[in-house]
Amino acid sequence: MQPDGIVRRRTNAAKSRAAERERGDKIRTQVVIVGAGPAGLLLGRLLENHGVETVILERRSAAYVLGRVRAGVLEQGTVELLERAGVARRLHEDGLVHEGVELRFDGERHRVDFRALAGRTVTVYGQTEVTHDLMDARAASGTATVYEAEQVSLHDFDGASPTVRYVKDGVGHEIVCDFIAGCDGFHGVSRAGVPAAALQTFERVYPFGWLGLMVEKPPFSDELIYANHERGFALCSMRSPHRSRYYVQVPLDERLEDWSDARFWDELRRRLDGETAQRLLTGPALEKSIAPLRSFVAEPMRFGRLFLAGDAAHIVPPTGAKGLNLAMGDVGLLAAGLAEFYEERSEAGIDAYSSRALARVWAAERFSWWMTSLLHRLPDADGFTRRIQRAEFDQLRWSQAAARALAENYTGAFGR
Ligand code: RFL
Ligand code: PHB
Repeated sequence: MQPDGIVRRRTNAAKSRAAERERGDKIRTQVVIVGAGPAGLLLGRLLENHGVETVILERRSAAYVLGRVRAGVLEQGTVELLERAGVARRLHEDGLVHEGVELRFDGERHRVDFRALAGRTVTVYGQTEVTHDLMDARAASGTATVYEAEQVSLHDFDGASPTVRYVKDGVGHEIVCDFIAGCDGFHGVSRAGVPAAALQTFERVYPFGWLGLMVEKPPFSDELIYANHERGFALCSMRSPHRSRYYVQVPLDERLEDWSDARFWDELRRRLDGETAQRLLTGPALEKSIAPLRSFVAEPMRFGRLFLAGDAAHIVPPTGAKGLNLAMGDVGLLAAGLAEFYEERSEAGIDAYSSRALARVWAAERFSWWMTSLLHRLPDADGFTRRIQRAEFDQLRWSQAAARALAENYTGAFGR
């Protein structure tokens, strides 16, 4: 029995599809999912719970996918979705529930209390762990995932019978399906395969990036700290009671090899006040990387029988901690729409997918852009921008309405 009460049974059709696959004939499945990131894996799991057959095609190895260090903050809605998918046991054991966040402006501090202002919390649990849990669940159910699938290409998704071709170990394969879910991230093939005339894109590229460092040391604060300092933005985050994640804003042309661990710690200390800087526990970097900041949306998120979900359709700058949450939200909607199609023969859910998802996407885009503008050092010849940032920070202190808006957006209350 699945957590949502659905008994999983292999239908006769599914059995014969599995037999066909074993004979090496042309494969048929219901939904091909391109990409085994969090969006693709969660979609596979949610569909499996509704008895919908999927094949996931992933360009990289499972080890490579698990080696990527990315997001760390889950909205309450994301946690609920993972619960519904039946993959939240470890998340509840190890995840850290956070009831607020601290903002700083030139050393002055203000705590935003999520529970008091929005009645919600967030959970700190790394994307790597979410991916791990989803991969384990998929492996346990024996559902097909092809890692190191090369040259994935999508065909005929404007008709009733799309096909997906790929090469594995030098051998070409073709899968015929009902639907394709493009969950292959910003640089994937799904969005790139849509005719340019059918797609409208919106983009802002920020003139800076984030240099991130992971360290096996306890965080010095129980909550995340977002700091606007005149030297640039800094973020103190964590993955567990023993592992911390820190970021500093750097120019876009900065080279990773120019940043020794010592230089990173020195820069971070300068952006925190004296007392905090003394409490910072430093150590050798487990991982260090530079990520550019970008806002991007492609509209619509459906083309015939191809759906885009997650980073394949949109990117947010990480300041609002929304990237992973948006990806999860997309596939929650898409899974419900596809389940409705198979169980009730209704296209209402899949027809509404793009507009419903885009409403949430734009709410998150606005919030992430706003947090980024509030907290980073921006080009500012006469100091006007910095004074506006200061006034905005002050408003969060004197206006409960302003603080509540931040709390609602950060915890993902929008549109729910
Ligand atoms: P993912 O995680 O990029 O997964 C897409 C998967 O598709 C595979 N793929 C292909 N597979 C088959 N054929 C192809 N041609 C393929 N092309 C690509 C890829 O190998 C990959 O496994 O997208 P998804 O599932 O939509 O999940 C989205 C999240 O990963 C993303 O929004 C966040 O991690 C964004 N993000 C961050 N978000 C935060 O909220 N906080 C962060 O601190 C944070 N840090 C980050 C990030 C994204 C980063 N990227 C994408 C460069 C740091 C980085 C470096
Ligand atoms: C992280 O822990 O990696 C993290 C947390 C909050 C953000 C971005 C990244 O806004």
